Amino acid sequence: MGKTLTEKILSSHLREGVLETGKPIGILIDQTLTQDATGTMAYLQFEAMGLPRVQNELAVSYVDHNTIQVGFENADDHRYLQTVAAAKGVIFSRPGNGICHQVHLERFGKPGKTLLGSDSHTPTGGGLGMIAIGAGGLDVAVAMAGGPFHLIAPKVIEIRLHGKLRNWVSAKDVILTVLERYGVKGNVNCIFEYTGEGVASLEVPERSTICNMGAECGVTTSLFPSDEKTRLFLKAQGREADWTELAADADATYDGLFEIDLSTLEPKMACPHSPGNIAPVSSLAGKSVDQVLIGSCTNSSYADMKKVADILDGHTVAPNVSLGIAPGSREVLLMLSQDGSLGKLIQSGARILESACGFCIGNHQSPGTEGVSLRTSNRNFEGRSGTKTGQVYLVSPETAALAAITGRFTDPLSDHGISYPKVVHPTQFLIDDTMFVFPPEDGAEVQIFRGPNIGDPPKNTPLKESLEGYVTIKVGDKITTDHIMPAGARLKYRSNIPVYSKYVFEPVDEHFSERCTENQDRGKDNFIVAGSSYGQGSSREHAAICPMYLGVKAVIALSIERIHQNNLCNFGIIPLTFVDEADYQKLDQNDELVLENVKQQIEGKEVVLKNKTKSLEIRLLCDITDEQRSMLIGGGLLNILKERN
Ligand code: MIC
Ligand code: SF4
Repeated sequence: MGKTLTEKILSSHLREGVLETGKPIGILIDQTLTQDATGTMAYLQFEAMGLPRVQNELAVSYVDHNTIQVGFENADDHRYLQTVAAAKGVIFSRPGNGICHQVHLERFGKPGKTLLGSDSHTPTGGGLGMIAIGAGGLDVAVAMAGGPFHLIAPKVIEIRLHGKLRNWVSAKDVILTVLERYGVKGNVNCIFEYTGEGVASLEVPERSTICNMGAECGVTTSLFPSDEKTRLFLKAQGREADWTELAADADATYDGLFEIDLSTLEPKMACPHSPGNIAPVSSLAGKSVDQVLIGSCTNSSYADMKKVADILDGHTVAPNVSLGIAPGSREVLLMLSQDGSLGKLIQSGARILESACGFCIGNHQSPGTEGVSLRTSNRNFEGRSGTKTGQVYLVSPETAALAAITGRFTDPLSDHGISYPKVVHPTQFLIDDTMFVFPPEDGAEVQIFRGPNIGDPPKNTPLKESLEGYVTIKVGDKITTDHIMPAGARLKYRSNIPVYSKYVFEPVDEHFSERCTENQDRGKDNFIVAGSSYGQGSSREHAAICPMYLGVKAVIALSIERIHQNNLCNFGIIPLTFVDEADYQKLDQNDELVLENVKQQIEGKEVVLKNKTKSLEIRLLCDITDEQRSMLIGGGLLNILKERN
């Protein structure tokens, strides 16, 4: 029987288990990437493992998230990251060099390899034919130590592409179509594998846009074959030697099929406040726009930016609009500066932003009250922009550029009088690796810098006989990690868990952490009750570390997203789901709960929770792997790694 490309890459990296859908497996990780906001914890954890040097093929540390400096914290974090990289054999990508996913694609990604990144958009690398997965920092630290990455062997969904996109319709509209079909929940432990003759019409950066935002569906990753287009991209990056041809067998069988005729697609958008709220751009044509932001790891390739420059050429940004543009990497920015595009952008009135995450993570450029913001990024969760009432729509670069000129939602397929630009995919990129710092052969002598904002990663205590405490918060469906652990203004506390913990659930209930501390002081445990798709979005393990620090012992939800569930187990918080969904109604904030004989109970799949306040029992599922069970019992992965050594 023929193999899917996913099966081929996974089986060549399989280290533990059998490759059967739904079964736990461990795979070897060739490449790792970290970014600064998750990286400090990842390297502190790697240091705690006591290894002199990283063991995997290639490890890169990027600084792209926290580049806005107010106070000393970010600059100190950057110094820690640079020195620890030199000491441990990691390549350091300096601030200004660009967004991790864009830069990794340009300079390091290789077809057929595995990549684990401490960022949920690591699947961007799937555009090059690699299995690229997002995970918590601790999982990445383990991979850097040469350990396997544990996952559930995924279902492989075939997305078969036919035809060719029309002018004004682009890769973003393809992934928005996929999001329309699959939504943002219910796709845990699946991989989207793209096939069909339509694949050949898409260039690597377009494929990467599609893989990048597959993360919003909650899939493990997305994957394209490696073909002639891949070879040409790598050749233009001076890396043709990294190319290998890869594709699924013609008779491969898949667990599902979605066919898309590219030639019939229309411009789409994700409306507030979820990447899954899809509508055609035409449905809001004429609505006024306050802000347009172009960039982020989804849409900031050279081709995207050049297209935008050519659309804006000769026009002035509408008076009601603030337009910000952040090219994805220094390579892209340099090329735009040399081909005249940067001049066109500046001339149009665009505000040129740093090549970094910036607006996408709410670091700056927050819209005004109820401000309508069109962005080419991938997440529009409520409040992520830094403005709770902000109305963020996710669109293609074409749709964004047109709105910047007209000041209104403008259907790119309508008669707007602006001609479609010639799309350029360079045959030679401007290669300049001078902003990477390559580690010395032996980093033993390197002094690692630690500022006062950087503390040791906290550890949990081994699991108690029974858990007794309160429902400290009850939340609804689709609670994202941005709700649990806000970024933006709070991002600079990523390396300081005691301070960052004060902001857990800040956007939902700013008194949560106080209640947790009060319960802790009384010797009581904290429980979180949630609806479906809890923990969607980011890979930030702080959404588990900080609740752990506040004495949260279990999360009881209708469903929990993959990366977050792994992070919970890594830090010793028990993930539980309802056997009977109706029981969600039987738990309220402040209810007193008891989980007796908890170690014994989690040995089986079902767990009985007592709600003392309501005098009733609730059946819960503890659907985890044996490895995760030992983490919970031992009080987290760091503890059990220590025991094993
Ligand atoms: C995001 O887009 O939410 C982030 C910021 O890149 C996160 C990582 C983080 O929280 O540091 C992600 O996607 O994993
Ligand atoms: Fe950065 Fe935004 Fe991409 Fe996250 S989604 S890596 S914040 S650009």
